[in-house]
Amino acid sequence: MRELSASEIDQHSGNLDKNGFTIVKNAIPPVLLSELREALAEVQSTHDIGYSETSFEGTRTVRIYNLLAYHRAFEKIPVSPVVLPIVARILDSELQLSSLSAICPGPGQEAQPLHGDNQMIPLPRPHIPIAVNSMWALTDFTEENGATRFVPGSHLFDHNPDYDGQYETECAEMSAGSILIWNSALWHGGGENQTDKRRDGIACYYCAGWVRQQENQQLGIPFDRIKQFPRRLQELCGFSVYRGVYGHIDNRDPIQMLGREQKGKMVWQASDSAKERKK
Ligand SMILES: O=C(O)CCC(=O)C(=O)O
Repeated sequence: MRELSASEIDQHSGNLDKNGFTIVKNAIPPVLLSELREALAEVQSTHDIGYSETSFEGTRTVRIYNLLAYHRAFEKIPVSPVVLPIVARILDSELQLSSLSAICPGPGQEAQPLHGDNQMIPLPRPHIPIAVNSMWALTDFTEENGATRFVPGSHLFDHNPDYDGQYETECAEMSAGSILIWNSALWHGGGENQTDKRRDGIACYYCAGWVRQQENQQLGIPFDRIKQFPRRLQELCGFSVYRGVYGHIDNRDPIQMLGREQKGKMVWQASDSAKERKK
């Protein structure tokens, strides 16, 4: 996968600050795109996953949650070098993976109510970025097949949208292989699928290291599988501490449970060392 230049990271994080969204075009290499499509089809058929049952999730939409538990191909998504540096610029480098799920509205799926992904968090709006979502387009996203819709700049509004309210929106049309990234406070939702084909996307949702993850990955992903992940993915899944303290187990970094060395000092040890140095 290609690396982003410093100016691309500046540009995309600037778009997120100002407009609440950005699109990284042609971000997913064709080989990975095929791998992800195959993995998705395999998981859906092996686990016989049908349409979701609630109107918000979409009763003509296939959703597969907790993807890391199901197939190794998905491990490449959260650590992507074309997304993670942009999101880390917004949330800081101690961010976590909040959830990883496939969202595939099929023919006849109505538009989803507009919402902010973090609207359940009881913080007055607008607030600092607490979570950032991304949508990996595995098929083309068009106005007709239900591409994500959004209200530009709404991450700065002082309220959330009304459920089922009608608002003027723009549409994130993009070709397969592109990735939409948005501040989780942005008003958005899946569009209506008026075609006879499914629109396939994978939502890779990140949160700040001090926010609770939406999916409980430490319990939801088999431990033997997590042990095989690269270190950065283990950290993103919650085997890490925020600011040397949040998430600790008996004053240790939980990465040690996976047989790895903890990198830095825990916060209290670090402050004692700083004191010693001053003496
Ligand atoms: O499917 C989409 O384009 C957006 C889905 C979404 O925003 C959600 O389910 O929270």
